[in-house]
Amino acid sequence: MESFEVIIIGSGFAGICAAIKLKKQGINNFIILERETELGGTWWRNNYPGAAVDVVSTLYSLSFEPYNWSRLYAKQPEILNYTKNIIKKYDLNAHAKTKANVTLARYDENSSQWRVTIESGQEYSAPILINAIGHLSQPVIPDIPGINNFKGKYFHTAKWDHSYDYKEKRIGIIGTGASSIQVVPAIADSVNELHVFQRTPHWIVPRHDRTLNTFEKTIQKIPLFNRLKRALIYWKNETRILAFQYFPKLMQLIAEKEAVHHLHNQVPEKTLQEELTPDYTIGCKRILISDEYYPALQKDNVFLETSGIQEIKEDGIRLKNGKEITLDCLVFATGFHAFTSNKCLPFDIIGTDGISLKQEWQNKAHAFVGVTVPGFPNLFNINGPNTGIGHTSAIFMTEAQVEYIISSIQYIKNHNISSVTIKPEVEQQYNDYLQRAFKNSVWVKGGCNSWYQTTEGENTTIFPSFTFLFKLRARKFNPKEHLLID
Ligand code: NA7
Repeated sequence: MESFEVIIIGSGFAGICAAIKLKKQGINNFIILERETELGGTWWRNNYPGAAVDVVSTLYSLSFEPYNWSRLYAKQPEILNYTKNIIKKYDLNAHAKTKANVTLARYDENSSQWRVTIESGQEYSAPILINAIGHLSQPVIPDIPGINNFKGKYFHTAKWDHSYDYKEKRIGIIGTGASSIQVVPAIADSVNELHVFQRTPHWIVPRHDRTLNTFEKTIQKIPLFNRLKRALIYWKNETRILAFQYFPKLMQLIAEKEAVHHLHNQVPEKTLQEELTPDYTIGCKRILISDEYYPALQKDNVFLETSGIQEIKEDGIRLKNGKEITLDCLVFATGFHAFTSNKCLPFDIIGTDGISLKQEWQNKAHAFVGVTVPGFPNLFNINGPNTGIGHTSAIFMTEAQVEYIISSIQYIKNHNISSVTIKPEVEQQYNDYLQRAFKNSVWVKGGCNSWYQTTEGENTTIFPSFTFLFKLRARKFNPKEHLLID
């Protein structure tokens, strides 16, 4: 068994940010366990055609690592390049073990150590475990009747098979969420037929993406101006939460109006317009941004299928209206297991007294500021339950959680204690506050079913308020809120 001071599981933005902050604290005895063959997480894994970020890149980057972005919304290769530069700059490969698929993490109370097992059977131990596996990393392949009968090629968007030549083929894509609306325009011109299977239409607003001009690129290189630009984008985005949280009517008056105008402007044909018009308030599900999706749907070889899937057959799909569609390849753009059940956890984590996180999160996930869970000493999740946001950069939330983790580790070291565990009543109060904050929000009042909510209607995915409030609540370790074991 190899021993370390800290084990980090996952190497996306969260794992990388935690690793850098540990190094900045002088903690170099840590290992990053990554199940894939390279570091990079989401932006390494999600490399489907058209993949790009939905938040302006100036803000969708680590606050302490600015970058010379080439366009407003970076595409996947540029984000991966940014990540690779950071990995190199901080020499993180030297700390990493790739192809290390974790199968179990167990806390040994006698030695106050986490023991992490990977698929090969190799074990690692450390007093501190940072779980940075990402909140959208477990792909959903839906249980559609006949799914195992399909004889053609099929894969999920998060596992795009680049060895498959989709040109001149009949492709079906199930789902019309954030990933699908990027794939559809990216492949529409190359394929023979593209059938888009829509269960629910989503609201889409304009993206207005473009390359940055010389002036913007110059400004971006000057740290003070770049920080100013970032702050302006941040505060502009932050005002949106007023409508999300308190005034869903404003969502209809402003954002929905823009989305309707966008739809009517890009889709003149009335029947298609109706098929693409959602029946819930904008913001209830994630707001999508695209200038290319609607035009792609109107190409001669692209077909929006809205009748619902009856079954998957050997050679294609039968719709509920009886229509049969022959396909060579089926793409599942069907999203990920979120915090509505324990399927978001690819492995179990066992805390004190044999308590299992999979059991704790069976019906819904919960944590204090998305990070700590009662009964799990020195376990720090990043981007855990209720840390998702729909109005600004997820990386802001990641950095706030890493501040809490680093502050906790400093406390553990400075006070020479073996572990800290969040008190159950503190976590409960925090979660009660979250559910109160949701009460009048668009996520509850908006009239939709979404992957943000459990079947009982509890939102376990989104942080329902201003992100600076989250940062203020999360950033400092408060010993009074934790059980401290010597
Ligand atoms: P999303 O946004 O969760 O979209 C998943 C899509 O798949 C959505 O349109 C779903 O329809 C559809 N879906 C899921 N299950 C089924 C079944 N059984 N039948 C038909 N259609 C189905 O996932 P993405 O990968 O696009 O994006 C995930 C996040 O990644 C995104 O929010 C960004 O943060 C990045 P529904 O709307 O539920 O009717």
